[in-house]
Amino acid sequence: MAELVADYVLKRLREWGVHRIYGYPGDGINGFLGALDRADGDPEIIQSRHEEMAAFMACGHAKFTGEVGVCMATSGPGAIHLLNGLYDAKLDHAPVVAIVGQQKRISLGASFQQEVDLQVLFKDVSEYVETCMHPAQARHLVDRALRIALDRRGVTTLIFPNDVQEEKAVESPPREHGAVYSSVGYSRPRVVPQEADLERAATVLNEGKKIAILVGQGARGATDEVVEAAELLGGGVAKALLGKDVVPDELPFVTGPIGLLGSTASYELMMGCDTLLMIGTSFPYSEWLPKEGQARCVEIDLDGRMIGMRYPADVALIGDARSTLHELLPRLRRKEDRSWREEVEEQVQRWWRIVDARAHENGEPINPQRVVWELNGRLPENAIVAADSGSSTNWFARDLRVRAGMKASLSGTLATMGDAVPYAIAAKFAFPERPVVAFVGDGAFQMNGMNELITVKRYWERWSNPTLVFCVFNNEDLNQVTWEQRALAGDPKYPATQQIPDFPYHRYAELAGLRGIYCDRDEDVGDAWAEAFDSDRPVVLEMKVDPEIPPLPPHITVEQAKKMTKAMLKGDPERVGVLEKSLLGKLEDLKESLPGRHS
Ligand SMILES: Cc1ncc(C[n+]2csc(CCOP(=O)(O)OP(=O)(O)O)c2C)c(N)n1
Ligand SMILES: [Mg+2]
Repeated sequence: MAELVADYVLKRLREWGVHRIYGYPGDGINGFLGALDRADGDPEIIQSRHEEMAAFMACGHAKFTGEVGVCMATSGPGAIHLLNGLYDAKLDHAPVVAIVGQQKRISLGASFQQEVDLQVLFKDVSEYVETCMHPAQARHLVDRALRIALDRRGVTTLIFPNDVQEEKAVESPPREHGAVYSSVGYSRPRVVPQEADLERAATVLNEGKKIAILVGQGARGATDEVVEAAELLGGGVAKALLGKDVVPDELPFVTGPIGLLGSTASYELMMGCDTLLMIGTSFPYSEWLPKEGQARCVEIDLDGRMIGMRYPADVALIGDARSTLHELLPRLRRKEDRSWREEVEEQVQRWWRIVDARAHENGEPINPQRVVWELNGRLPENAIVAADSGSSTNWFARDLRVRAGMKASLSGTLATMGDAVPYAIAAKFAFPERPVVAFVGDGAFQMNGMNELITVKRYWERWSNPTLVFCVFNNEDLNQVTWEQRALAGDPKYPATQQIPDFPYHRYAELAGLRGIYCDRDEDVGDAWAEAFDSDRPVVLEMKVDPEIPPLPPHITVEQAKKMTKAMLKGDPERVGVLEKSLLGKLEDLKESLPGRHS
């Protein structure tokens, strides 16, 4: 049989190094389904339960591997379902290509069944979106979609009317006016700033006495250089959420997370520094950065559009983190006065004592911080951790100690619910030999995670290492929002929206042929993790956690405290427990921070 456009597209993807596509079928992509069958597993299609999950998996693949992730969906409803996962990729700058079907060319514009204006629908989420109207177009569309996704680190979308998919392929366009001849391949350039700018940056950093470094995901791949810069400059390193795995938490000058989900050590680092070095981050909350005028700032970012807009940069270096630091390091002088570094390290130790103390307060039934604290000692080497959006994101950010060689990610900028389970699945496909853990709230698990257990049931036996643990934080609450209602709006918990039905998640796992473990006692948490890591198959580790333990920011503002008190007075159904536990949290904090500063 002659090669069809769909076969050709898959072949071209293969040439681009794409061997896996996450997707869900429909007659809008019938041509691709036939071609996938003929492709005999290269690329293979991984069938998710919902197109949004396929897009999250493609995004997770991109985040954990640095390669492009590919997802596929049918026309109309299937394409629409992809969108949230694609926006996650767009906002976190992950390269993802979406391939979607469309009605036949002869029906377009006729308000035909399932006809949606996909060009318009995908315009905002995509760096590049194009419809293939002729077989000879397929080659350059694929080449451009892949190249632009990688170069712009974003989403590109290709729309294929289903009749085009089944036309005879054209490998090389006819030699005529209008034809274009494209090629395969992309290699990331080494991007370095001008010498003069490097010199200016070095001067600022050499003149500073108290250096704070803030890294984001843009610093990935530059771990050694970041550590060396911190050593030379005698500074501390704080991490934006997406940069959690850029530098290990074992290092004594790593102050950990910053912001609402941050640590006291990062807070002190920012409030006390006189010089800020930002590397590959667009951490958005200015109140957690030094006050304007307090610090001089050097910023490094690959994307000139993103630089100088979070804190005024005295020197904005456009370049990739690794190469730029490589150029900068020889220009830095080692700071002989190490007193600031000592202060930072004391703050880091103090922070870990706070984490420890908060994790050891009793929960009813389980203190969710204990869940992560107990994991730290048991997390296997090279583990990959995915987190969802909810209260457990706080514990992921604050309590989880990422060690060298581990990977961690989440939906950093869109902060959508529902990413952790599909990210974890994509991590298993990309690295079947590595242990993977996902933190998921019960709300997110009900939203879409539970269904994806069926996907795990289908595929897990292929993975050389079966360790995949979905840690479900069962608090019968949309807890993060409940706390936001209390602290930001000053309203009490509103059960009609906040409470969610209890459900035996661990038993659901067993129904799917997986392992289910249930834990509802603080003292059993460690053993429950050990059992999960010992399992011969993927596990749902259901932790019955206390919704009354506040995901307190390191320094709750007076305004927030007032609003929270107001909410309590208005008759919050959990007010007694909440007040008691918030106070306990604050007391631990206070004990540690006396004499208090900056609060
Ligand atoms: C798709 C989506 N819908 C709603 C929200 C708003 N939101 C953020 S966190 C959260 C609560 C999550 O609840 P759960 O998964 O149970 O985690 P918990 O906070 O209870 O630990 C909600 C509703 C969101 N971020 N994404
Ligand atoms: Mg919940």
